[in-house]
Amino acid sequence: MNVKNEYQVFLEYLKQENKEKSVLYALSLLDENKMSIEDLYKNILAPSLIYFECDVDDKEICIWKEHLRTSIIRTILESVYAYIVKRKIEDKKIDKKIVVLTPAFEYHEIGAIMVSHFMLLSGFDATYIGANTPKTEILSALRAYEPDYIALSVTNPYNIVVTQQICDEIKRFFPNIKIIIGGQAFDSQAALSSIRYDYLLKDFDAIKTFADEVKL
Ligand code: B12
Repeated sequence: MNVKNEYQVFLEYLKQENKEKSVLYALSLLDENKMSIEDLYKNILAPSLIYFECDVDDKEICIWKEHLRTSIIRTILESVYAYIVKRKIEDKKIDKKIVVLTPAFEYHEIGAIMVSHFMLLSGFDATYIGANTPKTEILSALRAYEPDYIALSVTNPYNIVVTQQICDEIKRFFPNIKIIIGGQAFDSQAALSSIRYDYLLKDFDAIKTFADEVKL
């Protein structure tokens, strides 16, 4: 899908740090049927963060700018949730629960939120429970929700060790819950070899393929 024009318009609003225009423009793309929710996430929202470059020398200001941009995208995602709920009703449901989160010390959460939305759109009963989630909280969530799967999103390679510990405990206390992992930290083969997991899903398309396999 060619969305170059729409992407440039959206990026301009983001560069101006104009939250109002960014949010309204993104939602107008759905309201006017210019693109699907999936295309909005894949071609507009995700790249606007992944390719974010700070043109200011001061590092502190750059981190602040990243926070601001993330907060705009987060507001859009929260608003799109209503569209997802409406569309999900028409789609075929998969009777499987998935808890999505980022583990302790992992603050990058936009990928996890988007992933939880893609899972909902694919028919799963998915719940995002938060970022920077400590091991004990994860284990209590699994006890309370009794999901079929847990999906861990990890971006920072420094968080591989904590992820490894969490996966070991899940396998020990909840052997029936399948572990899905994804995120930039797993781009490295070395990171993968230390972790006990059931599925590695790289991107949004992989979620769709996974859903089709579960449906069979
Ligand atoms: C926004 C941002 C932040 C924000 C995050 C705010 C928030 N609430 O989320 C803040 C300012 C907090 C931040 C902090 C840091 N950040 Co930062 N951040 C980013 C930035 C610009 C965007 C991240 C993002 O949201 N991407 C968009 C989403 C959609 O992409 P994604 O998460 O990769 O998800 C995709 C896939 O990976 C996949 N996926 C992800 N998870 C999962 C899970 C499953 C189950 C599945 C199926 C798929 C999947 O699906 C998505 C679609 O394809 C990236 C740049 C980049 N290239 O991504 C840097 C980046 C990730 N950050 C980086 C760094 C270094 C840091 C800090 C260490 C910086 C610092 N000096 O403090 C800290 C670490 C904080 C921590 N402890 O976690 C580096 C990581 C480099 C590396 N690999 O080591 C990056 C790549 C920047 C860079 N080029 O150096 N960051």
